[in-house]
Amino acid sequence: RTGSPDAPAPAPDLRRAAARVLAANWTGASTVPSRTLYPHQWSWDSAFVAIGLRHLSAHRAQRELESLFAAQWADGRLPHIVFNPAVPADAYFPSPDFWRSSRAGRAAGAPTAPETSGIVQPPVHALAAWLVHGADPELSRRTGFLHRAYPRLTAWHDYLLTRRDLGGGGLAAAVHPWEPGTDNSPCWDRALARVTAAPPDTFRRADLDHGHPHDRPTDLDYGRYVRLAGDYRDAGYDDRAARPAFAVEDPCFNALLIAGEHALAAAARALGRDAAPHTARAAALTRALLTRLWDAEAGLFRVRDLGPDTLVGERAVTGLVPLLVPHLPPGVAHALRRTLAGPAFAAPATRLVPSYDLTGPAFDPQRYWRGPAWFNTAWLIHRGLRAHGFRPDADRLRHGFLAEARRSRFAEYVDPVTGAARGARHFSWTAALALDLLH
Ligand code: 9YW
Repeated sequence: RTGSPDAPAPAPDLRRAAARVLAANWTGASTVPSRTLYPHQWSWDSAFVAIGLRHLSAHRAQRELESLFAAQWADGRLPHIVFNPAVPADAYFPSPDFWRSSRAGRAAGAPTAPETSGIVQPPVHALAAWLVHGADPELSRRTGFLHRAYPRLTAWHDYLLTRRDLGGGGLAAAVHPWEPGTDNSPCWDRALARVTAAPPDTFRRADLDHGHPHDRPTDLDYGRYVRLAGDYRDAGYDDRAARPAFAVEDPCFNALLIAGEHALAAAARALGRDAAPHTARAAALTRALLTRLWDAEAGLFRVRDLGPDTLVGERAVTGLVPLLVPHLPPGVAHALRRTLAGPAFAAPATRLVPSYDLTGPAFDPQRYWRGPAWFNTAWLIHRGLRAHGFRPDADRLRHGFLAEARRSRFAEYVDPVTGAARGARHFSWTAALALDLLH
């Protein structure tokens, strides 16, 4: 490691470098997460990117979100990938001819164009839209941005709260490990063990053309991802007909839905509409999150596996992200803060938050969501620490974020213990969220 861990990153340089990453990854209408590994538009990546982009150009940040909204399905879902037809089909797997959204998703309301995936990602979009509006409210009024975004976002949340309440307890369920955005987290191991993997010779992993096999999910994981996505597609992406072999309630996903409902309440007020339905939903979701996923003894939220309908024993960063939920009982916020500072999640060298329990049996410092520290979850937790008044903790995390983002050349993720950069470099959300923390 070079440099003093406490030296703040020189802001103007870092800002310029982050802006260059976002310029290089901009396609004209949206931003790819990474030119090499992820050459299309990803749903929650775009929301994080818009949050950073608003500091460079509120107009471009609006476009980022609106290109995603243009691919929304009639049932309200925002797809996790919007495919760029100009990119060769073999650049990313699963490609459009696997998902076949315009045909297989017709009954669920997939658009005829563009082609998209049929699953979703965490709902960061309402929060992003509200922040983008706030960056230049006058521009937003002139372009009608918030006015157009509001019904889109309401339909998106309606989809999650009705079609995806598979557990019947008032939370949204994920039906694929790609949906919570944390693909190979140990939290999914038990539920995935019930899934028969698609044979490895039935698909080709494009990710290994660009990513190191040790940094990426295993072939067995991929076989299971392919099976689950294929089964969902074959059920027409119809949540009433599909009998998903994998269904989980994820704390981070649902916390973002709550934050999103608070953002929609603010948006409704700005548009002269009734905010009460959103505040009521946020309150009901918060109650459900606490009742269904809070583990007081462990001091963090757990994933609920809807197969056996029990909580999963693994401790992961998803269980800490709900710190961003407003109006948490003070005891819960304090317990989350203590867990963050404790042996399972404190990584003094990087000051970032590992994706999985440092002391847990499945910890692997380099394999994707099984240990590495990610910048988007750090940003979300930073927001939570600030909202709950834990200022010194928030500042420490912010300094760690900026130092590691700079040192790693905006890596996709880093080893939480050594800070070694992993995955893609010049990764869009790392650059975008660094920009946000510099403002
Ligand atoms: C995939 C694009 C996505 C992120 C996810 C991350 C990974 C793999 O990359 O997913 O093929 O979709 O886990 O959170 O949105 O950056």
